[in-house]
Amino acid sequence: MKIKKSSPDVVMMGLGYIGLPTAALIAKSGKYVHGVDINQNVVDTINSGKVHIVEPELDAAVAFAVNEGNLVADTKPVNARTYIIVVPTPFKDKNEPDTSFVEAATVAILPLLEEGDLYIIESTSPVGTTEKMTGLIYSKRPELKNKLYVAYCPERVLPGNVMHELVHNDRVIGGIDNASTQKALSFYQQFVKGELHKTNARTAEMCKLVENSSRDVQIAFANELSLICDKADINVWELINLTNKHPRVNLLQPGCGVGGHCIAVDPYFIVADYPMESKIIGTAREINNYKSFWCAEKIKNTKLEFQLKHGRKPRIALMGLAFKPNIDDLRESPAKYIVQKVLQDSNDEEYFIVEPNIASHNVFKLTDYNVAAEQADIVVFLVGHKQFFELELDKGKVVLDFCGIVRQ
Ligand code: SAJ
Repeated sequence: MKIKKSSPDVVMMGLGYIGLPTAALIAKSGKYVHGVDINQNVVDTINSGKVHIVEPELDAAVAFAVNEGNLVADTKPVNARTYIIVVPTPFKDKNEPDTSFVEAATVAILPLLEEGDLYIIESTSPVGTTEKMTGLIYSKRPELKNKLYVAYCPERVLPGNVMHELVHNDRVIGGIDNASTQKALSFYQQFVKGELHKTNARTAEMCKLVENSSRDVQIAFANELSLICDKADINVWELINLTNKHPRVNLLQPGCGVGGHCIAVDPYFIVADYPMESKIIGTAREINNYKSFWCAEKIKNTKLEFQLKHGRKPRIALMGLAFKPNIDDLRESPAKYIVQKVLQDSNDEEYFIVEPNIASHNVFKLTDYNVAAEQADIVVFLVGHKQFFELELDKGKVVLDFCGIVRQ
């Protein structure tokens, strides 16, 4: 590793799914990035040129940046000219957003701030957070009032394609004033090839929340249709395919619920602050959550029907655990929730749990997807992994297809 003598250009507060790839990208543009994470293991892993996150091309980018001496990880921030906050914003009880990590990261850099510095929040945040943090900074450092550049700039990358999208996606940049917007825009121009769109901080904050809420609402519509079609004895996949032949209709796909760390979370940031006005957004969340419960109930009922009909307990294959197709990420996964619910209610049936994208799991014993599909009486498709589309199932099997594997 080359040794850097100068002080860093950028401090990146948070080295997670977005912070680390962004830090590596900025470092690649030749800037010296000091990345901060509270987790010592994460810091040690990065400083050894390795990564703690599975994301295509991230390992090479981090190894290069660390080797060039352009990326150093630490548990504490140091003096720099640009500070970027990329920490999680989870939600608390009652689905209210928790901005305490953003606040803690801001407090940590407070003593380091100097006149002319650029402070950017990228973390998904409730509307007004950037103004709130500006107020916090100026209350503790009144001599800096109106002498900092402050902006909000959300990321919008798709897990699995982060390294490409960080560079090529358009971005929305909202400062607390025009000078801040312009300063942040000049910063992102150095490594983003997508178009940069200027606005104010509140609009930029809402923009991120609305993007993900829009997808959630559209998926809820597809999930609602799947429940209607189940009762109406109509194949929902065929139906959606046909409606999408209309030149101005483009429905998304139903599934076993909505998972991940963004789409199932961000809409609550709007609902918590504007409960009376956000009826569709709130109901979409309910529908998408209900869909997972409905799938679990459907499996249990199918199991009982099989037992009544055949006088023996069925063998059941539960196909997929990840939160979406073709990834190995199991966090906030509706498929995993359904598997857990079904197993809680198990009664000596034999289960085959399948996830082709991971080698092993500390709770579930995993079975090869071919073996599971061959041996099971009931095959339940929970996630649309590409491997499942190649399976040829015997006619006698009961199939529960929650993600459109067996299209007609
Ligand atoms: N899903 C469906 N039906 C669909 C599409 C998705 O049920 O037709 C489900 C998936 O199976 C999954 C969930 O929705 O459980 C979310 O998956 P996703 O691929 O829609 O999105 P994420 O969470 O991987 O990434 C989203 C993206 N946002 C949008 O597409 C508007 C990404 O661009 C954001 O950067 C990311 O959230 C984020 O970090 O906010």
